[in-house]
Amino acid sequence: MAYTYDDQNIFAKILRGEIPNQTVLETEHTLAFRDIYPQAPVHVLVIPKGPYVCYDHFAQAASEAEIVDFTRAIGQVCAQEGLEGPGFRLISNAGEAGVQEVPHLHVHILSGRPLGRMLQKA
Ligand code: DGP
Repeated sequence: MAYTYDDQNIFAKILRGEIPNQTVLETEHTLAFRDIYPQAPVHVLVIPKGPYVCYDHFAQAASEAEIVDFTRAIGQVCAQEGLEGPGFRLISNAGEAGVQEVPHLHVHILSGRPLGRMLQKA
């Protein structure tokens, strides 16, 4: 499947500076900022600056520099937020089954409370 990127999504607007955000980290290819509706005391979203819809799109189409930068940025945010001790969860929703709301790849970093089991029965 070929993904089509919608540049009117809310994270594209954040990347263009049209909507404010609470930045945690910015690197050459990546932006990390606090989720506007935090579901845990720590809830950071990490997004690539490039036009990727979801994780598999990014993993297939992004350059090695972008992939390394994005992966390292996730590590840096975890370190900055002091998550190595307490632990954390990474989530990246994709498409309809994943209930993805914003069609620009984002990895949620969640921590600061016990997060329960990974999935709940529908
Ligand atoms: P998902 O369901 O995985 O697509 O998660 C989208 C997340 O994006 C959700 O946790 C709320 C967050 N979000 C939506 N709009 C904004 C916004 O304008 N600013 C910020 N910081 N987060 C947003």
